[in-house]
Amino acid sequence: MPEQGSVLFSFSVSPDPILIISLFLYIRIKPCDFDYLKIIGKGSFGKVLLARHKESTKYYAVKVLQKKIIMKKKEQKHIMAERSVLMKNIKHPFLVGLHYSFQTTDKLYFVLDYVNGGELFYHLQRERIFLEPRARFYAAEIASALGYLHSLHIVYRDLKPENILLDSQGHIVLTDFGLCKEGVEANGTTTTFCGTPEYLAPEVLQKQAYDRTVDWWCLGSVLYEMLYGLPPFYSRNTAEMYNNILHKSPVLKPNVSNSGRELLEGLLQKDRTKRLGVKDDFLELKYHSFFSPINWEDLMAKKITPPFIPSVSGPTDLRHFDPEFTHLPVSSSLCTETLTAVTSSVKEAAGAFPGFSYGPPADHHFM
Ligand code: ISQ
Repeated sequence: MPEQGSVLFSFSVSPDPILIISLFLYIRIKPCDFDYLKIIGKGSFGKVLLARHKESTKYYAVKVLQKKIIMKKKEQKHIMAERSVLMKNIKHPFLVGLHYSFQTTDKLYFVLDYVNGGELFYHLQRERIFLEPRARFYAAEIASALGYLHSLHIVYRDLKPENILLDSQGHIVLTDFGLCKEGVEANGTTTTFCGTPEYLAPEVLQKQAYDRTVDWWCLGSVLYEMLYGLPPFYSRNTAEMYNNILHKSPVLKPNVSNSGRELLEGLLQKDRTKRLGVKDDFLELKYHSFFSPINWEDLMAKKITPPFIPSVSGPTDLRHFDPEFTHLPVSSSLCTETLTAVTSSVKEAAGAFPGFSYGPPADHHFM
């Protein structure tokens, strides 16, 4: 997707009449363009709302983050990383799509695809474990998304249960790129500590340098939990769990196939230089025997019928979202705020989040 600046640039060199008209017709997106219907998620930085675009009546998940809180937590870098990660012309069947981002005086907004099949782990908790073909299908879709991000030099880093959603057809959608680490440092690694305990790779836990292989560890943890019903190094005692992550071998009971256990052993290698994927990344997983029943081309084209179809009656069916969120009142102030920034404008450069706002090319409309 070209950036706004580049549209303007091509306008100044070649005055294409269609482009001139589109530029005049282009109306900036703002908070009031949406009806905010329900809260569908909440975190320390802000919330995710189900919103309907007034003009097109299309549904979106709008993520609203409080600048104040982000600034306090010194997380601007992460948020900008989230935006630029989402903006890197990222398009993949199993990654949530960003339509717009914009900001008001005190909030940042992301207009994302709305996905209502529920968290993968909501369904796992109901069923305790998944049979191998079902776990394989989800692991394959997640692996292809991670491999794609790696091809763009993006490490997802924090693959955790609440970031793995199902769409209404039963396909995987990875959300929340906020904790992604974009690019790598000079030595090819990165060092920030961040994440939830269960799936923390040993190198992250020890605050050592890490790289894309951290994502294969997390995928191993997700696959383990799908097949065995608990995270690989689980203990109710966090200190014990950390110790297990660092020093214990994962318990691989034989109710899982040999190829499944072999894959888990490869992904859950504590030494990242010996981990499956260290050499040829996704290709090493793609050609592993556990995935031999997967036709990867069909998988990418969503031609494989999902093993489970979440029951949803329509876009406003919120049965898979936590009532803890959906029962909360929606703030009426979402639409009363003042837009502060225009993409690539001087105004925005003065704020704390320059270059944040994003709109698609001028010919894009909410339809
Ligand atoms: C899209 N649909 C539902 C929930 C979401 C949570 C976070 C990001 C995107 C989402």
